[in-house]
Amino acid sequence: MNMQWAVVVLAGVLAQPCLAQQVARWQLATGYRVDSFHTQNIVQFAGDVEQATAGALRIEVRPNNTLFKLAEIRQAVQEGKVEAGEAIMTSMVGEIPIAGADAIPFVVHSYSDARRLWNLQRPLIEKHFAARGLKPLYVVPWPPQGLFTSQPVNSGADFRGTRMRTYNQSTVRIAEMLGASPVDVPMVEVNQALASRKVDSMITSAVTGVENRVWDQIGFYYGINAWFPKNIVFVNVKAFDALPAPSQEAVNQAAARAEARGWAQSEAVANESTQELQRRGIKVGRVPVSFEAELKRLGEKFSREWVKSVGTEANLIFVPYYLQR
Ligand code: PCA
Repeated sequence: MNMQWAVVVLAGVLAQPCLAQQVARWQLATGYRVDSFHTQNIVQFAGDVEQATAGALRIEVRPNNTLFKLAEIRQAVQEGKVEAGEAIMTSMVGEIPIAGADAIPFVVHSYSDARRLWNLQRPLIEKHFAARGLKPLYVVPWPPQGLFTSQPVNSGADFRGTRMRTYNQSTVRIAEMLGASPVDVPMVEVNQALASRKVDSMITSAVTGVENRVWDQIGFYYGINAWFPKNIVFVNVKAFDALPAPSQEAVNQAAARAEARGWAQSEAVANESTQELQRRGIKVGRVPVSFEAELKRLGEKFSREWVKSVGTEANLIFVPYYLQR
C-alpha cells in the first residue's frame, strides 16, 4: 500500500466507529418544539456527542411530545422506556418537591441569581435523581417569566373571574391567589388556546410568547421577572453505564458545553424576544407600583407555603442563598 492510500484508509477508520465497536443509540424525548432554543441546543449536544464518539453513540432527538408528553418524560426515562429526556424541573414537584425551588416568585432576579440557586439546588437534585436511577446531564433556564394579558391590568382584582393559562403548580397557585381560573395548557398549544379564547392571561417568558405568536390576542407584556424555571436534560443511569468509558466522557463534556451555551442563549433570546413582542405591537412595560407590591406580597405568601410544605431541603437552599447575597 502506498503512503497516500494508507492515509485515506486510516482517515476512514478514524471517522467511523471501529467495526467491532457497538453503536449505541439513545432516543431523547422532549415536550418542546424542534425550533425552540432549548431543543436546538439539545440537537447540537447530540451532534457534539456523535462527533466526539466518532458515531459510537447516536442520540436521536424526539421533540414536541411525540414520544412522551412533557409531564410523563421523567417517569418514562426512569422506567427505561426511553434512554434520555428533557423536562421542565417544576413538572417534577409531585415527586421531587425541591425541583420547585426555581418557580418561587421574586427570589431570583437575574441570570447570576439563577446560577447561584442552581449551584445550591444541584446536589439535592442529583441525589433525588440518583435515587430514581437517573443522571442529570445539564440544565438551562428559561428567560424570566413575565405577565401576558389581553387587557391592561392595574391590580389583582382585574384577574377575578378570568382564565389564566398555567404550566406547573406555581402558576396554578398564583392563578388561585389572584382569583382567576387556572387552565392547564402545554407550551406547544398556547397559540391555539388563545385563538379559541380559552385563556385571558399567562405567566411565561417572552420567548414563549414569540414562539406562539401571541400578538393577535395578547395586548400587554409586563416584565415582572417572576422566576427563571429550568429545563433539565437527563439519562437513565443504566443506559449511561452501558457506554464504554470514552463515550461516557464525551457525553459529560458535551453536556458541560451545552449547559454553558444554553445559559448564554437564554439570556440572548430574553432580550431579542422582548423586542420582537414590541415590534409586533404588544405594549411592553411594568405593572403599576401598587400592583407590584401586591404581587410581592403574594410571592411572600407563596414562599411561606412552599417552605412549610418542603421542609428541611428548602432551608438547605434558601438559607445559604440569602446569606451569599
Ligand atoms: N415557557 C414554558 C415554560 C417556561 C417558559 O418560559 C411554558 O410556557 O410552558
